[in-house]
Amino acid sequence: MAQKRMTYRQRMAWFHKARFGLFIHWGLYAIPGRGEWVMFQERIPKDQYAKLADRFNPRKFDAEAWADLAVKAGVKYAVLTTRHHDGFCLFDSQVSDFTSVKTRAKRDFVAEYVTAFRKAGLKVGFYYSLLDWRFPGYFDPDKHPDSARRMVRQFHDQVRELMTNYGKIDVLWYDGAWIAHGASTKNVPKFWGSEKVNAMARELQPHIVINNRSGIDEDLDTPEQHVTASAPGRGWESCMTIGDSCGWGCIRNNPNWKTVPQLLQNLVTAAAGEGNYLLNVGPQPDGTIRNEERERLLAMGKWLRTNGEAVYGSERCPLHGGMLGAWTAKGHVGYLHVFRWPGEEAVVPLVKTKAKWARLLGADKRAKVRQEENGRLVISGLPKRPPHPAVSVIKVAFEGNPKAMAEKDRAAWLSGKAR
Ligand code: FHN
Repeated sequence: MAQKRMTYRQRMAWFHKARFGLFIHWGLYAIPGRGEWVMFQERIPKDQYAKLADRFNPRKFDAEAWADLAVKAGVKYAVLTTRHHDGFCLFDSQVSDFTSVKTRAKRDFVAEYVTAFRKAGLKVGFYYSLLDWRFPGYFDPDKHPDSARRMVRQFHDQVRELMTNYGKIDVLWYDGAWIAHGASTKNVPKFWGSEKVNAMARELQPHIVINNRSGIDEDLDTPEQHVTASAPGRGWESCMTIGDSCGWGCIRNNPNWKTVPQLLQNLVTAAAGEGNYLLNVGPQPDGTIRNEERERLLAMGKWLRTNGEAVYGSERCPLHGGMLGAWTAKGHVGYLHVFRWPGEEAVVPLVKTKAKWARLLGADKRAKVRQEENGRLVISGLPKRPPHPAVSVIKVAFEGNPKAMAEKDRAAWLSGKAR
C-alpha cells in the first residue's frame, strides 16, 4: 500500500536542524591510496582494477568505531559511498558480482554501517554514483548503446535494492550523473530515467531527502569544496574534504590538511546560511580512520559540546558580522560567532532590535551591552584573549527577533544618528 507523501518542509525538518554530517568515501581505491579517481586517472583496465577486490579484506573495519567517532565529532548524520564511479559495491547486489559480498571480504559493509550508525542515534545516507566506468557506454553511449542501457538498468536496479534492503534510509546522495559525450546524453535526467527512479525511491522511503545530482533539483543543492548558501527556503549542504580538494578516497600522502579553525569556520559559515556541512573522511584500506582526520573531527566535537546551541537548529540572522565573523539566530536570540577576536570589546553595526543581555557560550558571567543611536551594538567586559582560538560565540538576547537597520540614507551613520 502506498504511504502518504511528506511535504518538503516535513521531510527537510531534521536535515535543517542537523547542520553537520560525515561523508565517507571508502572502496577499493583506498588500497592504492591515490584517491577514488585512480582507476580513470591512471586508465587502469577494468580486469586489472578488479583484482584489487582480491586484496580488499579490511579486518579492522568496525562500523561501531566509525559511529562512535561520528557521535564524538558532533555530526547528526552520515553519508557512505555505497558505490563510487569504479562500480565496486559495498553492498549485496543481485545485479553485479563486483561487490564486497561476492569477493574476498565477503561482507556487506553497507548493512554493518546502517546498523551501527542507527544504533548510535545517527541518520544514515547513501551515496550512489550513477555512472560506472566499467561500462564503455558511459564514455560513448552512441557507439555502445547496449552498454549504456545496461548501465542505466543497473542504476535503477541498485537504487531499488538500496531502498529496499536496509530499512529506513534518510538521504539518497546521488553523484556522477553527468555524461559529457554523445548527442543522446544532452538531457541528463532523460538519459538516466531519473524521474522514475526518484519516484520509486520516494515510494519505498517516503521521508527520504534526495540531492540534486541525478539531473533533477529534488531537495538539496550540493556545493562542492566551497560554502555557498542557496536562496532562503531551499535546502543545501556543502561537501568538503579535510585534506586536498582533489581526493575524497584515502590519499596516502596528503599534504594539505585543513586546520581546525578552517573547518569550524566553514561549519559556522554553512550554519549562518542555513546550510549543512558534510565533511569527508577517506578511511584506510584496513577500514580505520587515520589520525589526521580523527583528531580534527574530535576537536570539532569538543567545540560543538560548548557551542552547539549556536549551530544545531539555527537560522539565518540578518545582523552584520562585520570583520568579526558571522551570526546565527534562534528566535529572539542571536549568536555572534567571532572568528577574529577583538579583545575586551566587540562592536557590530546597524542593530535595530534592542539587546537585553549578552554572554559568552561556556561562561557564566554576562558581558555588558550598550546600543548607540545609529545602531552600533557594543559588547564589553569580554576577555582580552580569544576564549577559543578558532571561534568564540557570544550569545545575545534581544527583545524580539534580531533585525538590522535598513540604511535608507547610506551616509546617515556618519552623524552618529539613527537616520
Ligand atoms: O567525482 C566525484 C568525487 O570523486 C567525489 O565523490 C565528489 C563528492 O562530492 N563528487 C564527485 C565530483 O563532483
